[in-house]
Amino acid sequence: MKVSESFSTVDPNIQFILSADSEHCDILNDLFERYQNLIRSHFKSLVYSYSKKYGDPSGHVDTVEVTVKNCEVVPSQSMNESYSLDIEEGSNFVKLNAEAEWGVIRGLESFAQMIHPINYAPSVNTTTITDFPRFQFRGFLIDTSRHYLPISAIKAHISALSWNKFNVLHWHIVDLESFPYESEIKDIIEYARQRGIRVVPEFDTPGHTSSWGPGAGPNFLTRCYDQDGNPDGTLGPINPIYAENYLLMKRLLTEVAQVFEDAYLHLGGDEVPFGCWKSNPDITEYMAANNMTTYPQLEQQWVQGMVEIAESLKKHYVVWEEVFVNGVKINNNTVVEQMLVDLEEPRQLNTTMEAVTKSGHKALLASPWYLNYISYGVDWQKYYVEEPTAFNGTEEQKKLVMGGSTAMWGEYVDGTNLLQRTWPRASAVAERLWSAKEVRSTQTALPRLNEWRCRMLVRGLPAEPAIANINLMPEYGYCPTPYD
Ligand code: CP6
Repeated sequence: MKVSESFSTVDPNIQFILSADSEHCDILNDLFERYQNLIRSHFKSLVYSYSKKYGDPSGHVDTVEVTVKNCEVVPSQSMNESYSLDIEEGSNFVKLNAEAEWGVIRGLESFAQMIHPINYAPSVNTTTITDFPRFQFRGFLIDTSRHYLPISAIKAHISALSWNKFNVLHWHIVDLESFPYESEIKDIIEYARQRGIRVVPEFDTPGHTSSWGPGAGPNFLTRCYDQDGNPDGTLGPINPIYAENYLLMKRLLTEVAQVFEDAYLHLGGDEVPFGCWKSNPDITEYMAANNMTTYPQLEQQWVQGMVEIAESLKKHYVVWEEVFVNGVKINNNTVVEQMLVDLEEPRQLNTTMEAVTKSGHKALLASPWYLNYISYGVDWQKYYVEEPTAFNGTEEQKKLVMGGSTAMWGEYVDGTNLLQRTWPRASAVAERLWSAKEVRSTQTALPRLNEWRCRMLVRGLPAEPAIANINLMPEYGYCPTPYD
């Protein structure tokens, strides 16, 4: 990025047009309309108390001319999000060039964020930008199983993901508490597509599945036994010894694969409790008959079945770290998502990333970015300085790091606090996953984060304060909120 002191004022009725040699991608009309409104909201509420004072503007910008080379239509692991933005001195035209429509989304967002008050008028500095993401997978996990998340909150969240240049919604859709898989999902996927966000659904098995039980039939979940060898009335993980359970999963995932068009499925596989399997005499008999001596072997048989289903559906797949840690044999193209929280052994997660990539698997970093942990005090710096490639390994290994996912696990989160608890904390992760590795000073990030939180508020997102009090940033001034 090159920024100079000269600047232009910005017209409140700024127009977005496609150049003569641009492709016309289907999402662009709605995108332009949204950004006209967003920019207008910035005009109404820009924080003039921190207005800079320079000389006279060199021009007045009233048009953004967009050129897109190629419409990709559906966001994917190989989606091209690069763009260049050119704000020339004295010109009323801003030029935005992108390889695909995703770069237009990212570029318009950058442009909207660059508008700031100079001499009390909304303005942009003369600037040229060439931009692209460092990591191709920049995810956010939402959890709709523990508490209901209203569609309006999910959509507001997806909008915010897009503003923050995330590109994957990892939807932990079902778990042991509930199974809220319904057809209005299509509407959410389309909403996300228009914002350059993929939706990767997780159907976590064989653990975390109690909610499936009554609907899935009498032999689906494992019956647990007491010490005297009698059924104790409780149910455990999915019972992996019955062929019909694999068939049920095949029918379900076949439908899921059509509903969610993304090339990836998340197959879960975390926290499988072995106690219930151990207690069940049918499972003991089955293992003996099949020469199995350990429970990870049984887990492997199940995961293998899920992987085969995913492959038959021509899907790529992600599994949680524990599948790997338990020694379950998985194909080389399986993506392993790091997940274990290391309270006892600090930085265990670096070892995991090292081991996963050493075995040739692609890796995603997750647990250092669990936003469901909250505390009294500022925690974004901790997320900001986290580095997905900070482990011992070769260049080849580092290349296997696809990026990462931040998460808001849902045990204490519903429609009342999803957005407030997430933003702007997740913005720190967003910048880590997009920007160059060297961009890691919390000191220079602080004013930007503070300003960005205020901008998100102005756009209607109830983002919580980023700093303890205004005296820490007196030059910025007061950020008016809709809650004042
Ligand atoms: N649900 C599922 C969860 C968690 C996991 N899997 C979880 C556990 C501890 C923390 C965060 C999330 N709630 N299905 C583990 C990935 Cl701190």
